Amino acid sequence: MNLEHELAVLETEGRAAIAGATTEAELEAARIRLLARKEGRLSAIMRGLGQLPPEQRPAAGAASNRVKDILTELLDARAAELAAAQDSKTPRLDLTLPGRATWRGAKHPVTLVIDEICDVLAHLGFTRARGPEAETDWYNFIALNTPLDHPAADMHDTFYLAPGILLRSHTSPVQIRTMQEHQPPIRIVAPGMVYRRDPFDASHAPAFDQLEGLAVDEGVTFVDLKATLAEFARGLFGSSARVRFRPSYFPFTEPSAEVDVSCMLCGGSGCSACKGTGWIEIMGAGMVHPAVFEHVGYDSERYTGFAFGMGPGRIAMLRYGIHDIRILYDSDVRFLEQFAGVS
Ligand code: 2NL
Repeated sequence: MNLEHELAVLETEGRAAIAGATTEAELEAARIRLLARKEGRLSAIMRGLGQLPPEQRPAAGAASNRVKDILTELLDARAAELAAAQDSKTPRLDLTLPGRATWRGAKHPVTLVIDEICDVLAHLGFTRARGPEAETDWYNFIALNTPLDHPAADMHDTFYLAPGILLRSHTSPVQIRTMQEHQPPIRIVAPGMVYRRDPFDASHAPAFDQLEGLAVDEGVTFVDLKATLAEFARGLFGSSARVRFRPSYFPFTEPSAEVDVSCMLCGGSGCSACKGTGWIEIMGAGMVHPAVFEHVGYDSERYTGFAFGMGPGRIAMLRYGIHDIRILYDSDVRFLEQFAGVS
């Protein structure tokens, strides 16, 4: 076999071996077989150059070098290809990207308001109390001086679970149960879910949080109620907050009042939230009706007390500028995460 032919075979087989190498190890093995100084096939051919007649040697040397250059270039190119393929298979980490922040959770805005109200009332001696959400009609209506033929007790206003068993429509049963278990003096605050057969729209929900307070002792008067709620308003809305009482009616209090607070958004000068009046209604209140005391076995000649009730959800909506109550129930983290870090 002459040298020219041997070089042609080497080039052809070398090209195939290089193109067919699928790993860097295979490519390195091909490089050694083709070009290694000692055992490589090109070296073996070039060692034979010495046997050629001197006039043929330069041309044969040049031909050998040309094959060596071609194969070297192909080896380098294939090495680069394999390295690139390897890179694209390995997931790349960009260590300069900012880390993904972890979601640390947040208290729901209504929970924030409930906790804050309970904090303010705790300074006035009120202890948190709770009770069942499924109640009897006695605890929810009768004990509260509300006869079962009252519209509030109607099938269309209350969720009945069974005859005489219902989802509480206010947290007052908690106070009834507390009075049955404890003698005066008592001062409690009862937050919790209540249920009414209302439509679910921008301003109503069939389930919502309520919060009621109750204080009972000898000699408790309407002055105590006014002072407590004035102090409550200052604690919740700031030292310049004022309260005003308007006559009202509840079956379980006498006298009864609607309580307004000077608008927490405009300070009382008038804005869209208070409809220009400077006042916002935030709760109902009154002196506990003697019939309620008789139902729990308290001596209504000896004890007097006041009670109040409010919707913390409404206060949260005012405070945080929420105009559709349904947002409070959506569990949408884009809404909830805005309260992270608020305490
Ligand atoms: C309102 C009005 C009120 C009460 C709740 C109460 C509880 C007992 C006895 C007497 Cl055990 N009263 N609670 C009193 C007046 C008003 O709530 O507008 N709530 C959202």
